[in-house]
Amino acid sequence: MSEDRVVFHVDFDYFFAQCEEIRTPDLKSKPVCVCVFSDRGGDSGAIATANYIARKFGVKSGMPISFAKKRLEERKDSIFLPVDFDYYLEISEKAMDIIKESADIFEYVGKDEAYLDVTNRVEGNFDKASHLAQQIKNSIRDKVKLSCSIGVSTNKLIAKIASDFRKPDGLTVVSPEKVEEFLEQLKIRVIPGIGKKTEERFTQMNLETINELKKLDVFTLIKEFGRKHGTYIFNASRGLDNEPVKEREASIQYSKLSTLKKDSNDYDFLAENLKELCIELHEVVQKNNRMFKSIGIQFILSDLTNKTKSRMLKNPTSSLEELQKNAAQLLKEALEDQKNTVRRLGVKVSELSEIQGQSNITSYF
Ligand code: DGT
Ligand code: CA
Ligand code: CA
Repeated sequence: MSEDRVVFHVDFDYFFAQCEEIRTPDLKSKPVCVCVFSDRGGDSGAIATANYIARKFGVKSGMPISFAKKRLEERKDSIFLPVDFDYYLEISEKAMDIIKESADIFEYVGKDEAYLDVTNRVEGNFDKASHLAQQIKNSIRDKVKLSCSIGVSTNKLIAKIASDFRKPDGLTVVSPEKVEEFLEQLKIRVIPGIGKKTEERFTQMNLETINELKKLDVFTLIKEFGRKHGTYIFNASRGLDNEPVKEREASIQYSKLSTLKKDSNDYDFLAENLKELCIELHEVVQKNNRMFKSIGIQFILSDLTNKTKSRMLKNPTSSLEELQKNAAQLLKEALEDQKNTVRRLGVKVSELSEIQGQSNITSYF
């Protein structure tokens, strides 16, 4: 008899950069960096991600663009592209739709990752699970041209560590009897939630692998890192994690679109309309008790072509002011080098989360 669950963690490889390769296959042989350029111009800004060729030269997510350029100096064929979130979202949605079909329970985590509980589907059998994981990989490769890495194990924690174990294009199956052996060889830092600071502390204690970490008892860990984090580290190093895979869909989005009284590319005129749209949109968001992390605007131009622009906030918010401020900023950016006039104007929010603890308190005043 087995009560073991079978859990997958699916993570798309070098996601933003791979999306760019899908759009422009010629990029595949070159170092590719996807950049978040700041509004200060030039090379100021950071690397969102890079393909594996660029990573060989030491390019990493979060690194200043100028550093990355220096590291890639000898590669004259290096490509630096600005982020295009809307396009990545499109690819993500296609791939997620495929993955979803194979899950008993599907938990969306972000654009490039998801957990699946497939226990029933594979009848708790890890050979079947391994087969199913390979099928998912083949299917998104065939239909979306996207590669991913999948970790398969008995819980979310080990599945997540396993998906990262062999990247890119990896498939790592850690069946229940292999959990201990798999974890012991690994560096402590592979445990999700162990940051630079915690890692440094372990280095000072002369501990590097999970096997070494297991020598510490739970009291020592709690003394060092507090009750919550200490207990977590203790359990994690033993592969223990009870978190269920919770049904969660990719964030729905809310949007408002309106046809303008006249076609225009005058900032003041459009900004005035946009402000109104933000108010209407904000009402919907409030009614649904949501916060949002991504804000976007949309133009439908007089030649009926479409143009979108969006940005991710640092933290989720429910503020109308923040919505209007960011929408106005996006409008300004979208109007640069914009020759055609705008016919319809839209605003949307996504990456939604529920506002906790006040769900049914609506104001009736
Ligand atoms: P990998 O290691 O093959 O899974 O590579 P990625 O690029 O998929 O890495 P991951 O899974 O950590 O991140 C997913 C996406 O999130 C990535 O394509 C770009 C974005 N991202 C990650 N780190 C950063 C960062 O420090 N800054 C910004 N702006 N974006 C980031
Ligand atoms: Ca990834
Ligand atoms: Ca990821």
